Amino acid sequence: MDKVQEIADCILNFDRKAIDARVNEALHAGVEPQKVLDDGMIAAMAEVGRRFEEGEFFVPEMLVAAKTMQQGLALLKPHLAEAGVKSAGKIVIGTVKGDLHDIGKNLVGMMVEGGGFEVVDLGVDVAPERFVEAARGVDVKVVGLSALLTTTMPNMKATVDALREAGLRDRVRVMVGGAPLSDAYAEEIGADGYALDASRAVRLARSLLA
Ligand code: B1M
Repeated sequence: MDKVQEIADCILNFDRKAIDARVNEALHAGVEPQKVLDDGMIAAMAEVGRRFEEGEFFVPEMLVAAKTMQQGLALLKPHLAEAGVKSAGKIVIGTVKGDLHDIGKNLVGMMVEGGGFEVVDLGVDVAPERFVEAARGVDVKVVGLSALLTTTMPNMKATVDALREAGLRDRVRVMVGGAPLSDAYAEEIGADGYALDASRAVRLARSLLA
């Protein structure tokens, strides 16, 4: 079977035992690291997103597929760097101040990484100043804010405002998500976009950078 397809199948079948061997085999067989990433990992994660949106996969399946992808990606990363492969862009992500929910944010981070982006995860309870500091980093294109509590949603606006006051709003796009959010709220606080779930977050990140 095609070496690259075997890697995609490991992700779609949640086969964490086999993925390292399949990645090594593909690299030893001379498959370009970029092809392993694009046609093996990113393609598989796009299919995971499709299955999630169609109701074939649920959060647990998406999580374990993303973990399988991350395991293979850790092995591939030095080869990508050696081959000079650039990420699609750098995304700083975090759960806003006062909010400790991170399951959805972690899933978004993994799926976005599976979409070819470099992810800088600031964790939970992240103050606006920390987002600002991280957004000053070289190559940061998008800041992603997550909130699960109605009481912490205002800290998204505080973060967007802090980015504006720091003069960074022309340089970085802001995407938001979390169960209590909506397109209307994203617009109200001056964010660039809202994603309902991790799969749509990948599409949104791509469209914000297009
Ligand atoms: Co909390 N909690 N919780 N909780 N908790 C909710 C959110 C709640 C709705 C439960 C309820 O009452 N029905 C409620 C909020 C009510 C409200 O605000 N109106 C609530 C509450 C009240 C609280 C506490 C205040 C409870 C208390 O202590 N009295 C407290 C607050 C702590 C704090 O944050 N300061 C609290 C604590 C906790 C735990 C620590 C126990 C735990 C969190 C563990 C953790 O995250 N490590 C927890 C949990 C697990 C939940 C529920 C049950 C599940 C959340 C979750 O992980 N969902 C939740 C009820 C619910 O949502 N049904 C609840 C699964 C996850 C995959 O989905 O996070 O929505 P979600 O992420 C999705 C999308 O929203 C989107 O993509 C993700 C993946 O598809 N998305 C983004 C998320 N972020 C995104 C960012 C993007 C784009 C998309 O771009 C950047």
